[in-house]
This record gives sequence, structure tokens and C-alpha cells, in this order.
Amino acid sequence: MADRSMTLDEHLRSRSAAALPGLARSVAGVLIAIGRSAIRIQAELAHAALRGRLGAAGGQNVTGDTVKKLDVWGHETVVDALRDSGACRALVSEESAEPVEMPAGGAEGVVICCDPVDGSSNLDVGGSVGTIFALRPGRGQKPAGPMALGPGSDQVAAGYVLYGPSTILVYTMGEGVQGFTLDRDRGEFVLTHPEIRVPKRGKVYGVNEGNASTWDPGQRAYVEHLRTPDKASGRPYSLRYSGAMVADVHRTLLDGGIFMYPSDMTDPGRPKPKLRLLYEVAPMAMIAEQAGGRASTGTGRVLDLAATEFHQRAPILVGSPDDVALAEEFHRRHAARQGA
Ligand code: FBP
Repeated sequence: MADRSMTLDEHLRSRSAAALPGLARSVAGVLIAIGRSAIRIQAELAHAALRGRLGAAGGQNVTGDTVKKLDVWGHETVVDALRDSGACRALVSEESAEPVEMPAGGAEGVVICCDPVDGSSNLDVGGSVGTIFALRPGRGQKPAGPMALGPGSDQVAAGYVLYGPSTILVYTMGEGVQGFTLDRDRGEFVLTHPEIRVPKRGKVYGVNEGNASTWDPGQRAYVEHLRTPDKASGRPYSLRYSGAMVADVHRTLLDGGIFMYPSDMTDPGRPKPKLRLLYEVAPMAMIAEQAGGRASTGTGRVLDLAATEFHQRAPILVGSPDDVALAEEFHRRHAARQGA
């Protein structure tokens, strides 16, 4: 078990030294750069209202979201940090329609998928927000952006930063999950949550119930099940929903339970998920599995889903293994009844 006062940089350097020289060193270099950009982002969030940086930037991004000034600022801050790292070959970002190529990223450079500011609807109301990221091998390709496509199991590292009362960075390189808290006085992330393990089952669920009328019957029946009192099985579960996936998944990893963003099934033939596969859904799935949890689309493992487009969307049910398994059971049972 790593020493609790270890900083993120020390932790990454200790890990990368032992593993493959090239790729692992690039992964460590990029994760250190993301840590640096997170320190700048948290400072900016704290002063945004004082600097006129709240509100909309004008226009929408490639997935139709209203872009906030901090979305743009956050994106540019991540781009600068990744360029400086010299270990990034391309960035797929929520705020850029096409991948940002970085030719200086070296032969062993990696491709990063990133949501620089997750939970944008919380920005102007002082709610928690986050940054989500995942790394894939760049395989020396030019352009490197297309290396972001393919199954989530190709990810070599993933993580998020939660900007809340404290700033917490959580990451995995495929050998368990570590959490670091920012010591603002030192300007360093320090190991505070070594070897995060999600409880087998929880008592809390997170979902936007306002969308219930668009859910398929299996999803509706599962949520109804969680709300039905039954002492023996610890129901009803409590509902917690922050509006920021990072905050909801972080709570779920530490306390157990399940976070869900199912598809809009108003037209059963054309499911409409909301969250983006490459920089929201797949990174969280890798973290959850590395913490002993599960991440499902409702009908299959998220990490088996192969991305074919940079901004494609996917449904997600993520959290404690027993809770996600039961949610899948409800989806399967109702799909069978509908003869799907
Ligand atoms: P952004 O990355 O654009 O903020 O969108 C993602 C997100 O805000 C998630 O963090 C959150 O879980 C979800 O969308 C909230 O969506 P809704 O407002 O539909 O519940």
C-alpha cells in the first residue's frame, strides 16, 4: 500500500518507472499534466464570478450543449497542459468537433479523451463540477485522433477530478483506483484514498427522475423497485442526484449504490442516450470496474462497446456490482417480455 503522504507526481513516477518504459512514461506524463490543469481550473472556478467568467460563451458545442465560458477556458487550459507534457499525440474533447492533433507528442505518445468541465449546468449555481479523462495508446499514428475509437477496453488509464468543497483527483492505470486530495497550500495532490473499492451493494441511487416517462419499462420497473419499502433488502433506497456525473459517480464509488443515465426510449426503435461514450461513459466504466464495481449499458458491458464516432453517446448504469446486476436483470426481464 502506497504511503499516504505521497503526492500524485511521486505516485505516478514510482509506478511508471517499474512498467514499460515508453507508453507508461507517456501515461504518467499526461496524468501529471492533467493534475496541473486541474489545479488551475479549481482556482479559476473559485474566482469565476469575480472575473466575469460565469455564463454562456455563446453558441453550442458539437453535441448541441450550450457552451459556458468556463467550458471554453477549461478546454484551452487542458490543451495547453497536454501540449506542454510532450506525451500527448491528440485530444478528443467535448469542446472540439474534431480531435486536436499534437504532433510533438512523441512515438509513444497517447491519445486523450476529455470532458474538461463536466456538469456545466452547475457552473452558474455554485454546484460541483468535474473533469473526466481517459488515455489510449497513440500507436505512433498520424493523425492520432482516430486511435481514440474502438472498445473501452483499449483505455490504458482513466480518471476524473471533482471540484467540490475539496478538489479530488481519482485515477486508474488498470491496477486499482487511487484518490488524491489537493493540498491547496502546497499546490500538490496528496494520496488520501488509496485502493478505492466500491461496496458490493449500496443504499443510494442517482438518476434524473424527470426523464422517467422516456425510460423503457425495465428501467422504470427497476427504479420503482428501489423506491418500494422492504426492510429485508434495505429499500427504499435514497435518491441523490447532483447534476454532475463526476460528483454522482464519486459518491457511488465511496458509498456504494448506482448511478444511471439510461437512454430516452420514447421511440423504442431509436434509443437516445445523453452522455458521451469516449469522455464520460467509458472512462467511468474503467474506473468502476477497477474499483470492483460494474458498468453496464443495460444490455451489456460498457467496456465492450466499440466507439465509431468521437462524440457518440451511450447509456450507463454504474456502481456496486450487485446493484448493477439487478438493474440489468430488470432490463433483461422486460426486454424478454417485449420479445426483444
Ligand atoms: P456536460 O458535460 O455538458 O456538463 O453534460 C454532462 C452532464 O452534465 C453530466 O455531468 C450529468 O450527469 C448530466 O449531464 C446531467 O444531465 P441532466 O441535466 O439531463 O440530468
